[in-house]
Amino acid sequence: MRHINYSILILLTFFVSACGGGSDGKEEPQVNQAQLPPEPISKAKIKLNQLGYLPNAVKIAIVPNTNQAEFTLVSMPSGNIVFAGTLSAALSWPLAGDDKFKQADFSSFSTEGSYIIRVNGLEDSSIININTNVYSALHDSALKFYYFNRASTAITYPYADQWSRNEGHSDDKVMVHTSAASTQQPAGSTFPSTKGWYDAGDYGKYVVNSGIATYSLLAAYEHFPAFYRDREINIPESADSVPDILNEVLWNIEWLTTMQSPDGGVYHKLTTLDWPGLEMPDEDTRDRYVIGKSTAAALDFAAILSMASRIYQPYESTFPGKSEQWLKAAEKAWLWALENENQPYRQPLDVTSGEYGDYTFNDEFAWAASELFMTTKKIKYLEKYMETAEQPSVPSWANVSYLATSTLLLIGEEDIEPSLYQSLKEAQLALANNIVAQHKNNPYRVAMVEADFVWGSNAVVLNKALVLLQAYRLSKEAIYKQVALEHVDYILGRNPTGYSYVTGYGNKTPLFPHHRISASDGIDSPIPGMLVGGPHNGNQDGCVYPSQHSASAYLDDWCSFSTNEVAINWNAPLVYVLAALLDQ
Ligand code: 9MR
Repeated sequence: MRHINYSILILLTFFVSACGGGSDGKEEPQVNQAQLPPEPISKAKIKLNQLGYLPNAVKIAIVPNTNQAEFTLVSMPSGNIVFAGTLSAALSWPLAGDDKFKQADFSSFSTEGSYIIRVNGLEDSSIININTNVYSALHDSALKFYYFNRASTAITYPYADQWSRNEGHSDDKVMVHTSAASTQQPAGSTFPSTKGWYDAGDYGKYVVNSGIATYSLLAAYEHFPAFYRDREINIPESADSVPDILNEVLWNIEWLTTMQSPDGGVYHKLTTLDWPGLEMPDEDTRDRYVIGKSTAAALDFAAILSMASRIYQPYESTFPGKSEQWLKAAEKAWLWALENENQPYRQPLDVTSGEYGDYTFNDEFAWAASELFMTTKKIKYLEKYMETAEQPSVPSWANVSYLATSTLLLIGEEDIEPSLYQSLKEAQLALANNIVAQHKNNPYRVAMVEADFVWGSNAVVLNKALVLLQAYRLSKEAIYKQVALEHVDYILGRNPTGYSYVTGYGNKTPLFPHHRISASDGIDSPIPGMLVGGPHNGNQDGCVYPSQHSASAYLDDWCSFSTNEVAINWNAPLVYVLAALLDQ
């Protein structure tokens, strides 16, 4: 049956081409018949950025292996050949599997429009858009994800289109777990801890992961304020005079402030004891607890609240007293951390929700110290930063050393000694240079090595792009921006699985993310703008994967929480990277 359909398709294609494809049948140049597939079309697809390319970007597609040496770029819908190029030699990337492929480089073609790539014997590529505005809607949607993941509120029309839902988790009476008990808040006592974002596909709220997620969004605002000044994303607060990114982040900061215990320590997380079922937020009515206190939670809290104190200060009249209150809370958490400098979170026996376990805290000390220094200018914080700072590495929820240095470099040039600034800058650029070198050695043109394919590998890709874009800001060297853009190409489809990993953006996107709301709201399309975790061959969920190769082990199925979940710390570098690209 498939064979018969295929033959009909070939005949039709031939007929349409032979008769001329132009809409008025007159002026359109004909598609050269030599372009018609002379042999059975391979099922393998040409992989490219499905959303599109900026006109001056490096533009490279990955073509399934072929004996052909050439490709053409065909303008759509006219069918005119507008560019012809030579394919690279056959390449392979062992992390993706055994398949060979070639690169099709059409970087020198920069005319805005819609095109396809054609290679004899292969299926035509999907549409390629070249235009200056390809990432704008995606940015707004990636930011809007946080609204959709808000706890303690109904998600309503006209902000939510078809994804309106009831309020879930008012969290007006959360219980203190024995692991978090103190004299003032004993086990079993309750207090309100409303608002905040659900961490991911589950309904937990975790301070450590909120740390880096909130940093990336606040940093996007702090580094690109002009870009955000009038940018509205249609949320309930859009009508006020505050930039919407700050309105959205405020929802999480207000929750964070409730997570401080009276002694200054910070609860590690707020969850049910076990995972919620596959149900909507309002259906998950089991008791929620604050669980454990940890050095990492206290320091991440201190870092975020001192950032917030500084960044929201100009909006003092809209949020009276908040800036001062947040700084006080941050300094109190800092003092608690100094007294409890090595208190890791340990999962109690009756708890199975997410762990975010971390056992080394120099990076959190350095980060909180640098944020507190930038907000207060007190030298004791800079001294603590110097004492605890580590070589910057690609940031993650467990390793925030990069954020410490980045804050001093990007907003602290006037406040630190020129020699210190210079050495921090060199360290930061060395990290970026390492990423550039990894990219250069990679036939898929992404700076990913085996160790990077962890749970949430797509966030590693985007955090590398974030590092590159900050290097670009520091040095103005174009190579950093170019390589960062190619990381966006990877995320949006130029990768071994051929998925654009953001829901709703591309022609092959995740339809069944491990996101409880999307999986139980009865709406076919998942909430748009969500980045899934991406390939990782840990098999923690026991799903059946199409490949065991780390760059290909991805499954678009609810079952796959290790590759197909979404999370606030993964969307955040997507927002940052797109803001950086759109701002520049
Ligand atoms: O992102 C986290 C990843 O680094 C860990 O390996 C994994 C297992 O501990 O947990 C991930 O975080 C999950 C968290 O524990 C609970 N909410 C969903 C998060 C994303 O999967």
